[in-house]
Amino acid sequence: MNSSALARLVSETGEFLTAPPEQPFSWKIPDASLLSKFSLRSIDGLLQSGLDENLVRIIYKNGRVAKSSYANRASSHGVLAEEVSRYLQRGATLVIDELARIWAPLGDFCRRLSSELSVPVDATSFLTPAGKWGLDFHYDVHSVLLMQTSGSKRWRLQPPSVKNPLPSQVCKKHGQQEGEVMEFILREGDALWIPRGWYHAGVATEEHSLHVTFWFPHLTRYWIAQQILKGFELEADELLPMRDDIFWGVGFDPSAVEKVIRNFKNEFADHLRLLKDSDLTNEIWRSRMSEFGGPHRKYAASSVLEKVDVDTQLQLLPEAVLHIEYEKGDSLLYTGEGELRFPRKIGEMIARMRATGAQISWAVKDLDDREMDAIKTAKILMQFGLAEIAEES
Ligand SMILES: O=C(O)CCC(=O)C(=O)O
Ligand SMILES: [Fe+2]
Repeated sequence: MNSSALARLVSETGEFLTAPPEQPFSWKIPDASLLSKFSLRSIDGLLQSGLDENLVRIIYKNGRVAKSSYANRASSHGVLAEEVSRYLQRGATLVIDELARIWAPLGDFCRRLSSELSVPVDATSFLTPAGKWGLDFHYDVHSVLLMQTSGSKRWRLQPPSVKNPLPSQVCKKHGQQEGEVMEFILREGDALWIPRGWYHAGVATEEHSLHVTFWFPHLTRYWIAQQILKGFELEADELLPMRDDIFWGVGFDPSAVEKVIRNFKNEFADHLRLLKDSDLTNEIWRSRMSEFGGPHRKYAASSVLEKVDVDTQLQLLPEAVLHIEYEKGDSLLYTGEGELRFPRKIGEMIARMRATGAQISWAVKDLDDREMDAIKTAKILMQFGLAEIAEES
């Protein structure tokens, strides 16, 4: 069975993975089962649970409402559901960020999606009352996939003024731009792809609008260049000259500056040649992991761990592993919160499952010839959210 998360959103998954579409377009979600679970009731449930105020934004009359006007001042956390509804009644848009962290079904889904795309994907929800505009025209620095979960919204899109913006090139000039406008209308079950840099703004139709936006960060060569530069901070002896002083006062002597720059370009080229591609690849992936902030994982409770014995059937969760390296008989699994060392065959099994999309289950005793070690390994895998007890089929 192929359990691809991306395939639940788009039908042309290959195209999305190799070359994300550069033009906006709209389609019907292939598998809307996730979407149908996210409703106004879910929003209400989240609000009633005293959501962390840092995850909630209220946009009213094109501006952001101060958190102090809807957060519980007595305790340090928690939005006041009644205050939020009061703003919604006045026509404000409610934005809930980091949805994957706080709404479990989406957490699982985003974890899979992140693993398939090898970039961290998170989601945000937007609720706008009937007839009201949401956020003013802006572009996002990540490409976004909007999934309409209830009601409908009419969208206006305009081509980028900054082509392929980098994460640091956030939108500064809001409001409608000059030039052509594309229009889309999203109803329940529809999706809209907005490539990074495209301006957009939406107005709810005669009914309210609730949508979930998935953020698709891009992997760029620019990002790789940044990682290489960061690598120059490493302790390696060959890189030490990069840390030497340039004499103070150099700025007053343009010819001296030019000379420093010329030397630097040569040194830089030499250093680049010194770096081993394989070391660089591993460094870069580790760095990507540390940006991740931790994927969403299912950690096993201690009551579940207690039940594990040699005959327990387990299933690996490949999506909890972001990167695998092999070292002789071991595999190093990078999880986003650190690396874990296991026998090589565990890494190979995860890699195989990832490549084929197959769900393989196996008995704890197959992990190691020594029963105690097999149980220990199984428990560590479960504790770190890398395996769970297989569902009986
Ligand atoms: O719904 C809105 O008004 C804004 C949503 C948005 O900008 C987005 O989903 O990227
Ligand atoms: Fe946006």
